[in-house]
Amino acid sequence: MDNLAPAISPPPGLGDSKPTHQLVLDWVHEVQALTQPENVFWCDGSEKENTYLLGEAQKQGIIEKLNEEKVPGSYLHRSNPNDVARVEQFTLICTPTKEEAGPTNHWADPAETYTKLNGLLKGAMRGRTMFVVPYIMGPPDSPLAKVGFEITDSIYVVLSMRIMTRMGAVAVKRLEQSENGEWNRGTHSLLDVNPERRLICHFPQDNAIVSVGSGYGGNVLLSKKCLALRIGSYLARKQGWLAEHMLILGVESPAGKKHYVAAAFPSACGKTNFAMLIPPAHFEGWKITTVGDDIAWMKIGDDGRLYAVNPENGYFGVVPGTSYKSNPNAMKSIEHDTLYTNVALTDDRNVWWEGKDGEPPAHAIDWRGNDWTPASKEKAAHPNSRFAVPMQNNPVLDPNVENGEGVPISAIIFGGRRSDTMPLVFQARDWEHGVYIGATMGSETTAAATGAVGKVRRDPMAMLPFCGYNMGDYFKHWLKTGPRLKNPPAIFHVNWFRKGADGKFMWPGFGDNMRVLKWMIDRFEGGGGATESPIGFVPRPEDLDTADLAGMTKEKLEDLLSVKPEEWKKELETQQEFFDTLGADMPAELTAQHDKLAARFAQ
Ligand code: OXD
Ligand code: MN
Repeated sequence: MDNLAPAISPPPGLGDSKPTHQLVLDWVHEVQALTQPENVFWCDGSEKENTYLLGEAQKQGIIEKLNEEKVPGSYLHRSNPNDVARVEQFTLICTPTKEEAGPTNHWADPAETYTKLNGLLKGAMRGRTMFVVPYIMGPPDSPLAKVGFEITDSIYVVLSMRIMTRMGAVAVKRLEQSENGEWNRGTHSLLDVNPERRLICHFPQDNAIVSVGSGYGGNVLLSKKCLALRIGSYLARKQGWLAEHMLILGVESPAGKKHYVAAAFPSACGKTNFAMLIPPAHFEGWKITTVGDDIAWMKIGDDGRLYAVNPENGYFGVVPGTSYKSNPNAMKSIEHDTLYTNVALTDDRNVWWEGKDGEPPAHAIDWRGNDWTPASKEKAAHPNSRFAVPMQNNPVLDPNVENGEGVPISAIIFGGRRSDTMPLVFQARDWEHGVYIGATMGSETTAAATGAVGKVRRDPMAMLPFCGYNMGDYFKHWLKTGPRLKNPPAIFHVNWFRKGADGKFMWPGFGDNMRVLKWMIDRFEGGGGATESPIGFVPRPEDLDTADLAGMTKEKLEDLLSVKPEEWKKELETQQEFFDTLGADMPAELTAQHDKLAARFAQ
């Protein structure tokens, strides 16, 4: 078999920043002895190192340089066609008991899994370079920041980690200064990128991750879903904070009054768009800024409010559908210094994807590396093709993004992709009801994970694939957090995707979501009208500012905001089916919330 990742021979002065931390050195030696790489490259995150690795990755055909005039500083990577999304069925939580992982996770015995992984990793890096990537999640001076080390045999991983995390010396320094000495150990090997030998394993008790057999971002950038969410949620519960699959945005009024909100949506539900929203002309003077597009780490501040940091340093977003119409700020962010994966390459070495502005190119090379024309049956870009960009590329990056204490959160938004049942927006009655709304979130599935597309699945707080422990205990952690907050955020649920009888989306979404955000601000600032429905507070058509919204009628708004008892009857049943799968782990408070909701409908 061809070696997928042949060793590189760095010149003197590169790849030798070995830290002094003994536990790190011991662990690296252990993995080295097991995987037997040709050499070890200690990354320092410098520009010089990055330039060298970009050159090596090009020589090996792992990335291609794009047109320097059209997309300066940018590259294209094509993954193996068998390896294009997260693999939830092979994502394991290895806790001492199955009970700790809970019924929503794939559990495996830690000792047996280590034995299996050691078998797979034995000699796996022969003829390859083993990179050691130190990184830090969160602003380096944040009490929430966490250090991780990722060992990998993939240059693509190293290049991506440099974008997605604060990588190199800053992490080593933070570990040296840390009081508790906590750090995450992540081991990744491509092996032979064979789906039959693909496992993404988490060992929360050991603060360790082992990922083998994949080269796709969500499975191998161990900082992201693995550490920041799965291991992160486990640590958060133990340490009294929250690790959530949420974007964080700032919204500032023309008078200069600013709020921050955090929002949880399942993968590919427009999170990046919402985080970079441009308000419509009618909202002149309103400004949205991005703190984070995917993950929020939140702690309780001294004033009893919830404060959030974005643990990441970059965005790893879905490309198809991104255009100047849907998300101009994302387009500006990915115009330069971007690492693209699985998009199409045009004849002038630019990138193209379905949904990009303008006409499709007459000819391109598709994400598999084959010739493509508009007549081709296949998509040019994979539906889950991605960009990785430093957050500094974002023209609306929030000025407080590096603030280690985080930004105060005024509201939490839960949302899903639902063709029916869920009105455009409603507000929870209180924290406990809000937790229930988050716990019962459902969404029609998308291409971000392998599996069927378009089915409603329950995805509590958008954490179903990312909660590193028992979901019932996760709900209990949320329920306990509310009373610890003197000033808890208001909680809302949104659905941008409701369809009318004609099968068309009723709400334009994108920038017009500002109108919904404005209603939320009115609500938590103390104004804002609403009617109290069985499911919570729903705006009346006149409570939403729909001025200048083309094609919107009062009837359409009424339909969009309607709470239909017959739809909710079914919803309550399927929510109950999901709760039943959690069995004895379900907190009584949420079962009671379900019963109260059913009773309100029966009144
Ligand atoms: C992501 C996801 O990539 O949620 O952010 O799948
Ligand atoms: Mn995500």
